[in-house]
Amino acid sequence: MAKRTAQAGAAARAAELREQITQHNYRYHVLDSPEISDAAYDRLMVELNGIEAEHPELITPDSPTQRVGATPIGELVAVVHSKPMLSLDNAFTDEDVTNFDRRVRERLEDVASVEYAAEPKLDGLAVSFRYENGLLVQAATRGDGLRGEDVTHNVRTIKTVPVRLRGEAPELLEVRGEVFMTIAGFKAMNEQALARGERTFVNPRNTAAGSIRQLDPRQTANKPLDVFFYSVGEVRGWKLPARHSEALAQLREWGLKVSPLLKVVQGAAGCLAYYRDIGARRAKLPYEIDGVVYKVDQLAQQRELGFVARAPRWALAHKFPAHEENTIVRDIEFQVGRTGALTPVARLEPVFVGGVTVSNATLHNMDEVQRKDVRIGDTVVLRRAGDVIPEIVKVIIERRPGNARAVELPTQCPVCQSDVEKVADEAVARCTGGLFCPAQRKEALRHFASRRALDIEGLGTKLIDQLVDTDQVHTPADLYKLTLEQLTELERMGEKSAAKLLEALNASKTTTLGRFLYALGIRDVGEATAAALASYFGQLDKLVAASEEQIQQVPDIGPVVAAHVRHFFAQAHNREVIDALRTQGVNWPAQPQRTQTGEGALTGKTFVITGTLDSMSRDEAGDRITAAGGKVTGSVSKKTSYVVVGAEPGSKAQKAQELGIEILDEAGLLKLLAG
Ligand code: 9MJ
Repeated sequence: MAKRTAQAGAAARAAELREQITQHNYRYHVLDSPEISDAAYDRLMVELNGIEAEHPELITPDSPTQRVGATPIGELVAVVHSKPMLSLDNAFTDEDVTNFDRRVRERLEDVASVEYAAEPKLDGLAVSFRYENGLLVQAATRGDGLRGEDVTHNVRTIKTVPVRLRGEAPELLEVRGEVFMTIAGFKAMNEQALARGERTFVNPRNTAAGSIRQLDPRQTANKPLDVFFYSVGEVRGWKLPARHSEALAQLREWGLKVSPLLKVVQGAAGCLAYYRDIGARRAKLPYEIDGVVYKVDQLAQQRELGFVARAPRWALAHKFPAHEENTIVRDIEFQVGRTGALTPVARLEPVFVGGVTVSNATLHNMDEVQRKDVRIGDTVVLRRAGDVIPEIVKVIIERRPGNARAVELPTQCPVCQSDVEKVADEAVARCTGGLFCPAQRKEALRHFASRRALDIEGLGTKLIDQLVDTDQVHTPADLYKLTLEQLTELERMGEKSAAKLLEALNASKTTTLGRFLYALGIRDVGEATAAALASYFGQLDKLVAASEEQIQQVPDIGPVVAAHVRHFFAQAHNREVIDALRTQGVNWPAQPQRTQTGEGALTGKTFVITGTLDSMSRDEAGDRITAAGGKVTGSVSKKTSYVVVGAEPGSKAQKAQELGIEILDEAGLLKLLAG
């Protein structure tokens, strides 16, 4: 009896958890407005997993724990689409759009102006999703539009695809959407591939397509895939509304994610204004789009217009300038970075791609050059998407000229002629010249003066180049010895700007220990690590004298970074530069030493930051909050102590107001940080 009751209790709790998790998924993924923190969500999942592990008989196919199947499938099975999946006619010019609108109006009788549902055109792959009585039963790729492949096992792993619809679902709902990979997810995958010495992925589109066609769903489950639903296919048990935009609004109610940029516009003029608006926002979107789509909004009008071949007369894809173009590699040179790393850079025949003219592309390292087999003289596919740096995708081998020339890693640094060293297991090669190498010196000075280091305003790249090339500055300490006469003799430097620079140099002398450590440019010591070192040791002399083991006591610092830090301070010339800087007056306030981070003025407080801050980036604000013992999370919940609101805040500010959570502006945050 007791057992039966326990069983019933577990079943009820599992059902309750499933409902809660499904609701939180909807708020997070579809409405973009989560109600609980990620950690609280994780706890619900852990609890459900626990119940299901103890009572496997309670597992349901639509349980949020059941997204990833454990066994690979043998092969992808063909699926015949019950209604063909259409393609879209393309437009490239404004005139193409006005002609399209004119044709639509001519075919529709008694219509002076047509309303269009406009939305971005995602560059992913089209997938059909079949829901029976609210349950996802099949997902299939578009294929040739008539037949695709069954990819249900993989589509189930995409968190934004509901396995069960919310509310009253129709008997049958077949919807279409675009599965895509976010740019951030794609970049992260490529960084991992580079770090492992593996081949990089070509673009988010191909990577998404490859992930969806995997045989093993466990391989798909860890890929950053997402979806927007954009049309309705076969339906039973639902009377479609009058408009396409209304149908999409109902899809959203059912928990299917629809583009938040969907807009109903009026006539060709409305379409073109929308095209320009989205074009201006394109580089900032977190995913790739290759145009916008216009669809006649009234479904009765769509039916009247009908189809030609495989494309509807009522829809049009208006394309943006291409992301990929062909060009020729004129040369491959090696640049020397701050840490001496030699980076091969392709000098290209200038080409207009993704909205800008590109004449250089990094090849990252020699492994990458060899993998892609890029040679001087080759014709290559160049890609520039969003604000991503331009990249050579591949060589067009058929166009390789007879005199194409492969490059080799130089044995001598191209700048200072010191030996180049390549560590066996690392992809990078380094110049061994250290600060003797002018290229490394310039980069080190640039870093020292940068905004998040000593923040020397007006000391730009050109100026540093001149100061190093004319042998006036060797180390950062030399910067503080510059005189007005020296500066006014430089190119393009009037007395006024020289005086201003001296003022900026003087102002930069008062800094913090964290910034100073970051400015030194120690390998692998970024802002966060520098801040951690500063708060752990409190005083520079203690850090300089610390052993590797002691440095490893700092939270989040491992043996590799500790070795770099120790190595840096062990070198006499580095200690000399530090002494010289202090002699020149570089100083920082004493910092209370904290042997354990997580203890400070903000201990126990949880922060959410939204919008742009003036005096620091969000990352920097996060670091400072963490250094003071506080915690930063991504979503607002009842447990949030403060929401810091900068310029152009997101929905989180509103959420904070709704929950009655204290809102801070930047000044308020600075005040709290100051204790
Ligand atoms: C994309 N790719 O974003 C359609 N699409 O409609 C949108 N594709 C489409 N609609 C009918 N937003 C066929 C394809």
